[in-house]
Amino acid sequence: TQTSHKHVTLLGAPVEEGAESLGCAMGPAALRLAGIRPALEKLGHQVEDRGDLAPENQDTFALPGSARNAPLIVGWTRTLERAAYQTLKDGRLPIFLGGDHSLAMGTVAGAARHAAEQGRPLFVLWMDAHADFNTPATSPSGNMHGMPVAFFCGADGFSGILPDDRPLVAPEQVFLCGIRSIDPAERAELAKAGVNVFDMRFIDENGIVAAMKRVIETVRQAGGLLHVSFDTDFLDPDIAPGTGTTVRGGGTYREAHLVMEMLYDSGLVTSLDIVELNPFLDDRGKSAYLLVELVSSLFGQKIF
Ligand code: 4U7
Ligand code: MN
Ligand code: MN
Ligand code: MN
Repeated sequence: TQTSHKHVTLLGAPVEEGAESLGCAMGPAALRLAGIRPALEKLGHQVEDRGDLAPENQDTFALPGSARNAPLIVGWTRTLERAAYQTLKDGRLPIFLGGDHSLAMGTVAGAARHAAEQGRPLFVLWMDAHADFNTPATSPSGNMHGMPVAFFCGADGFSGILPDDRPLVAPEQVFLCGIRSIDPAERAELAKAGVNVFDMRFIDENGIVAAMKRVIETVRQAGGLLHVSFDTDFLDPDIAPGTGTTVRGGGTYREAHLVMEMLYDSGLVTSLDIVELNPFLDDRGKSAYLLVELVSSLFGQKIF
């Protein structure tokens, strides 16, 4: 039964310069080709596709430390912050089609501005093999797709990208799920900040349902909004080879669907990123099709 159809806005963010290997810029096109729009429409949702966004020009911007392509990523961050904020303000549910994960610097910041204006806490569910908690000072690679969580939690080293008084996300309101690759400095900072981490060992020992119940209960009790940021590499590389930073031992097909099904039932999700799909590395569209399937589960597709 279709009880709560949503007004969904698709926004392409073909950014790839935050990643080591290029190809994520083809992600939005691949997700569209795999049928993301008709999949949502079939479930009864009203869908608008705003096409691909373009980054604001920031060619004079420099960040201290190691942050490759910072001017371009800063331009994307400012564009996406506004797009996320405005789409949510219009009462719509934005789905950002990535693009590498640096795009979440902007999408989460925009969602945080909107939540602050509503007087409601914003929670972030980060499905990923990685913690993405590096800064230009700690990053071993300089790749900004490894930094967004530190950015929206307010870590040092990012000043000037957005206004200094921008709303942040409290680390206790961030849940990382599926984590199995953390850098040493990143681990120390994560623990210090108090971010919630459901790593793969937690999932092995307790099941993905235990992790999701905690997230959903916490958000519900706080009357919060929930942004989901889904990195393709959360998934095991056997089922999702189309991403640049695969780590074996990832989420299974059923674990991923169950997460999405539970989130749909919760009714709590207010914005979404689908990121790090690299069609150049994919196997006959397999990862793109799987991501569209997972989005369907998140929007009400039932097994029975
Ligand atoms: B992704 C890494 F060093 N931690 O910072 C880094 F291992 O968005 C990887 O999660 C980051 O895919 C991966 O470069 C970023 C590395
Ligand atoms: Mn990531
Ligand atoms: Mn990752
Ligand atoms: Mn990646």
